[in-house]
Amino acid sequence: MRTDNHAAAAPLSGADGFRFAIVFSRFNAAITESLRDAARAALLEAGAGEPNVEVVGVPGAFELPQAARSLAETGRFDAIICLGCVIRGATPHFEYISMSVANGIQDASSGTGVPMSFGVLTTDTWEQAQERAGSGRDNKGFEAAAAAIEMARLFRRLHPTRPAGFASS
Ligand code: INI
Repeated sequence: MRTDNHAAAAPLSGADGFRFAIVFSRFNAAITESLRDAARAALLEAGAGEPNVEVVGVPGAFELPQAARSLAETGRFDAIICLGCVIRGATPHFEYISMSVANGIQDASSGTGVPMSFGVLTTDTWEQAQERAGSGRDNKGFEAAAAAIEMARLFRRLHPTRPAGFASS
């Protein structure tokens, strides 16, 4: 069953003047490269300038939180889009990786004060991953970019004088 996501239904806008990082994992690259390309396309559609979109690759999903935190700590980004694909295998590896990635991204975001969106597929099969990384606007990379734009705008509205990457504690 697919869910409705209104964020990606209308043309995207509002990314002009914001700086984004896309961090994607190369594991399951045929999927994650599609997530990456859709996220980048969404940002550009929404008006982000090409120089304001930095794309960084990491080996696997496990490395996403480390890279996202490090990018946030540069103070150069208003939001970070985290993309990956973890597919269930025959061992508990899937659970370890997917939980640590989700928790790690949440920790990195709250620790640095930089919004981070979660575009990490966690699926049972390759086919399920493909369904979520297709050419439409329901590509999860596209949706994660839309969420990042919305959060960047929200944070700037709530904290208009605060530099990006500010952590309160
Ligand atoms: N990394 C993924 O991004 N997806 C996977 O499905 C996956 N599996 O199945 O093992 C995976 N493993 C690599 C992991 O993310 C780290 O890169 C590796 O353990 C080195 O730290």
